[in-house]
Amino acid sequence: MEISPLQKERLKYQPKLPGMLRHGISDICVKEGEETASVSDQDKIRELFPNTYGKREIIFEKGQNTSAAKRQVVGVILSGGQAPGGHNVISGLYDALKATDKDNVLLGFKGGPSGLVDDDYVEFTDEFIDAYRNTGGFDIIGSGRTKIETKEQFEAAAATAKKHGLTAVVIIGGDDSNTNAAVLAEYFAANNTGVQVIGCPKTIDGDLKNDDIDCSFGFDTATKTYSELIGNIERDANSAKKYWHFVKVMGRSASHVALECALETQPNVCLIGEEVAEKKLSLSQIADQIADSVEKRSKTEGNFGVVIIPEGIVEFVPEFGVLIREISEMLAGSKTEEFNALPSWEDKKEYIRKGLTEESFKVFDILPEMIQKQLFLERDPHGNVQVSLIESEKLFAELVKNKLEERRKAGTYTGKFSTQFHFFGYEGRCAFPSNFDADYCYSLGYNAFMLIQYGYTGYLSKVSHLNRPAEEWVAGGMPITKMMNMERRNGQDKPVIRKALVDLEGKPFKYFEAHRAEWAAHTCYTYPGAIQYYGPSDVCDITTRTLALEKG
Ligand code: FBP
Repeated sequence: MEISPLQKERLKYQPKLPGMLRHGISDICVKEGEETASVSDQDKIRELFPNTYGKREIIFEKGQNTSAAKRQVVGVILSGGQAPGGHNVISGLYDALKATDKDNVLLGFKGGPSGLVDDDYVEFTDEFIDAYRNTGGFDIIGSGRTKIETKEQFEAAAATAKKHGLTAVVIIGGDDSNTNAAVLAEYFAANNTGVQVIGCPKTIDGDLKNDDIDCSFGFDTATKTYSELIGNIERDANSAKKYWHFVKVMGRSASHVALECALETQPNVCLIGEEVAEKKLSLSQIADQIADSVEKRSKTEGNFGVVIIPEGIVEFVPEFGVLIREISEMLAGSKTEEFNALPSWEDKKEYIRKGLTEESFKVFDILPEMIQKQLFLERDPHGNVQVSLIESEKLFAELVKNKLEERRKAGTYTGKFSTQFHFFGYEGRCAFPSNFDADYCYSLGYNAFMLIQYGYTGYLSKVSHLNRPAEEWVAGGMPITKMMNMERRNGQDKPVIRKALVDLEGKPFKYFEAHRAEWAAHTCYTYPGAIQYYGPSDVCDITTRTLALEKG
């Protein structure tokens, strides 16, 4: 198979491990710390996880390896959306497993957790793994979003484990997938299967982090990729001086990606969903904020600018959230067919007017028709409006245009407002992992095997102090139950890993808040350029501004 020159070089890259994992497997010992408790709802979580709750935090150190000699047969699963570095988690896991005993076996279950349930797998070999080292994507075994939650699925997973003699399963996923890892670990322990479960923190969204997990892998490469593109757009905007660019970036529930890209590129405006929710901003208020920047800049810098919008923004706008809920209820069950059968958009609009409260209809009514129609596109299997299908970048541009027209009539605005739209998501999820993600992921996988070898289950592979050089990273493990609390999901109280939203008191947001007025009025763009893989360490190995500010 033909491969690119960069891929050829990347296959040879040797990822950096934390110093304490560099001594060779026989010189890695474990040190146990304090017993842990869940972040809240301790009684309930303890009751639900009687076999895996309250275990101790652990770190690895240089010292005599005291783990029991045992042939390991490990299964690995990629779960959820792609994130750069997944292949390196698997190669780190494979290398540690084979370095410990060449008779150890690594199986890859295909297409996400369903691979374990359906016993769809491959066995890894040196040749297989070597073709994927330091590459982006999850194509080595594919991924999927199935959850193992029914009795039949648990039993099928246990049967697969028994058939192969699995000693452990490693689940590489986000908050939901690692919640699922904790549940599976508890099930395997409760049923004395002898199968351990270890999780690895993945998601470009950056919302799987907490006191123990510095960041999820993939966030670094994805945000660098988007920031490169946004920087290029800024330079184009500043060259042509004729467009306002509205850039939507991925991040389903949290605005970490948007915030990091803003810190990297200093755009004129960046919306942060968590702030919108906290201040209960309306669509009209948000549009006014953007229009203020457009108006101000039209008098000084010119009729151009860049706005970053997080993918999940509309869900944070309180009035929009209510509207979406009302639409879902209005079209519940057979009502969808009734609605779809109406002959014209005018008939449909009348149906909507009658079905919504007066407040929600007012919100609906100010939306551009294109967005109104998007609210009635395909809905998810639960009948909910798919917010990610709403082109919020176009929505805000349209609302801003209306605001500017009002200002033109009032005589305060005389500029021109021409727009361009972009959505950056898939462009970054499978990029070649940055050196940071290549090193971090390889370390997570290598470390996951050390947790298995020392007999731990229900733990998340933890590599911390990530703002420092890899040599100083600290490797260990944290019980997943420590990160859990009870939340309402689909009408039921469920134990879940608490999702990290942007902290409005945190240093990354505070930095942004302190500078955004200047960025809105002036042209302060910064151009990060493409990810560099070879060259000076202060160009190639640096991680995100978010991590530097949070941990610095
Ligand atoms: P994970 O949380 O599973 O890592 O996925 C993140 C993400 O990339 C979001 O940013 C995005 O909204 C979503 O996946 C898109 O998923 P899909 O490719 O399944 O449409």
